[in-house]
Amino acid sequence: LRITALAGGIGGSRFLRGLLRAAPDAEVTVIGNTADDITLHGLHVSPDLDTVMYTLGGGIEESQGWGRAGETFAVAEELGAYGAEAQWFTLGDRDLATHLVRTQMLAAGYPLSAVTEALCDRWQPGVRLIPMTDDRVETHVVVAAGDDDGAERAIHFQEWWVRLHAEVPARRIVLVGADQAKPAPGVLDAIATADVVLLPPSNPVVSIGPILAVPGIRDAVRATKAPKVGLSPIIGGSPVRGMADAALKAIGVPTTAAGVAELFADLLDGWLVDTVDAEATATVEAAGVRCVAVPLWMTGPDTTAAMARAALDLAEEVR
Ligand code: GDP
Ligand code: FO1
Ligand code: CA
Repeated sequence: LRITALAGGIGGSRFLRGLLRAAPDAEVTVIGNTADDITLHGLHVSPDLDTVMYTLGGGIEESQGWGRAGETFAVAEELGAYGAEAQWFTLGDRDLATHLVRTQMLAAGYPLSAVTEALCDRWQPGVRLIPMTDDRVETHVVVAAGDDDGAERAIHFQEWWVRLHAEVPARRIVLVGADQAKPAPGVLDAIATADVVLLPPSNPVVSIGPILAVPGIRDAVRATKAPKVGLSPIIGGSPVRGMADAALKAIGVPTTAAGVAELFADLLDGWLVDTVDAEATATVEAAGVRCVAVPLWMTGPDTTAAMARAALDLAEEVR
């Protein structure tokens, strides 16, 4: 079974771990979000790719959901002593090695997809991880400039989320570079030749959104013969964790399981909502998407594998 999944960071990678448990013989390709990427201290940091790589490769700090287990912060302390920016974003010592290798390979001329493959040689995540694009795409968030004359400014997504905790209302979300980006090698083929395409419970606006915004990817998902099934990242009107509620508000979509389904209704065949959202199934089905309610809390390996199994069952049903 060839499965292709579009994934962000924590939600995506935890789901993928369950998927590999539910379907150990499947050949899984993951198209990763790179619009969270940021250059810090001259280094190219790819949080979502690294979260997938570390989670599936056994190197993740479980309690946090991102970064390396057993991390130390000697370099961050030294950077702080120099007053080096950006101190609101902390890079651990172990994690830094990843960014050093990535940056060095990029500088040597390798595309991000080749760099990611090289990094995965070490971590053996059990999936083929491909960045959505080798081109630079960055999610920026437009906020009020705060100088009383109604002016606004765009800041990097990481600054809005990590520094400002998404407490400053997002007026708009801009995917800088997305219209000029090309899908990375292998992306369109992985979608076209898949037996099943999955949308894990990742952030619909800043994880799945940027992947689908790379010209060609959304059309490829719509066009593939494979059944397309997604899982709601929203449970009972809550984003579970993260800032999906604030991001959805910025694009005018309600923070509900049905609201997110509508965002992807043009490409979905099936959608799973949590059992607390069972009444949303009728709304989703009215939009032409088969919808089933099952438990969607990723509380542990067994519950997450059961979610993945439910997604694959739904894919069979709608095939
Ligand atoms: P990020 O890049 O680290 O923010 O991770 P993703 O974009 O892959 O996923 C983040 C989203 O996952 C959050 O906005 C939540 O809506 C969703 N999420 C997190 N934990 C759970 C869970 O246990 N169940 C479901 N259904 N969604 C979850
Ligand atoms: N999130 C934080 O809240 N604070 C940090 O200092 C931070 C550092 C960091 C370093 C590497 C990495 O891969 C992720 C890191 N994150 C940090 C998480 C992360 O940037 C965001 O949660 C995601 O990008 C949102 O998807
Ligand atoms: Ca992310």
